[in-house]
Amino acid sequence: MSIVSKSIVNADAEARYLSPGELDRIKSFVTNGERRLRIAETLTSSREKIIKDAGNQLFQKRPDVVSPGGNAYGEEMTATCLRDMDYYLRLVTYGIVSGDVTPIEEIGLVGAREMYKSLGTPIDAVIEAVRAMKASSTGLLTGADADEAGAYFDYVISGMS
Ligand SMILES: CCC1=C(C)/C(=C/C2=NC(=C\c3[nH]c(/C=C4\NC(=O)[C@H](C)[C@H]4CC)c(C)c3CCC(=O)O)/C(CCC(=O)O)=C2C)NC1=O
Repeated sequence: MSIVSKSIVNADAEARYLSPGELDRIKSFVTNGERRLRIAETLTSSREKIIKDAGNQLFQKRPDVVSPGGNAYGEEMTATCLRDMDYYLRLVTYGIVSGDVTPIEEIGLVGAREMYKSLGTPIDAVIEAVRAMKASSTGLLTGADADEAGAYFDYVISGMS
């Protein structure tokens, strides 16, 4: 839920107007809106390149995952691994657009460690994949845009650690 809907739900629960503090936070959300959309557009239109670059980086750093016996070994498993990376990049764009980490948390982080454990997927390699996507994504952005996007990747990384 964005800060706008969240503030309204909270205020209405107390049948009051939005407080100056709430209006202030909404103002900054709106003021930064264009920037957040610009970042999300860049990442969305470059998603294939980001995944491809980050995938290459991951498999270079962690050849074990794509070697016989590795969790992402074989064409189909490698494709599933890249698909998971695409899932997390997509969730990061949700976070950036809404200015809120809740969608990332609820869709991608709750139970993720346990899920990967049960799949035999090394979580440290998944984290490495998210790091590589961060590097590839922030490389397409500049200054404050790169910092803003980076923070959402960092959220995923710390949520998995
Ligand atoms: C949007 C929320 C969401 C997430 C996050 C998600 C993850 C997810 N990844 C899965 C599998 C998998 N995930 C990986 C990923 C990897 N293996 C590695 O060694 C690499 C480190 C890594 C890629 C970075 C692999 C290889 C499988 C298949 C494992 C198997 O079938 O044995 C599965 C099991 C079912 C399936 O194959 O689809 C789920 C549910 N599904 C979701 O709906």
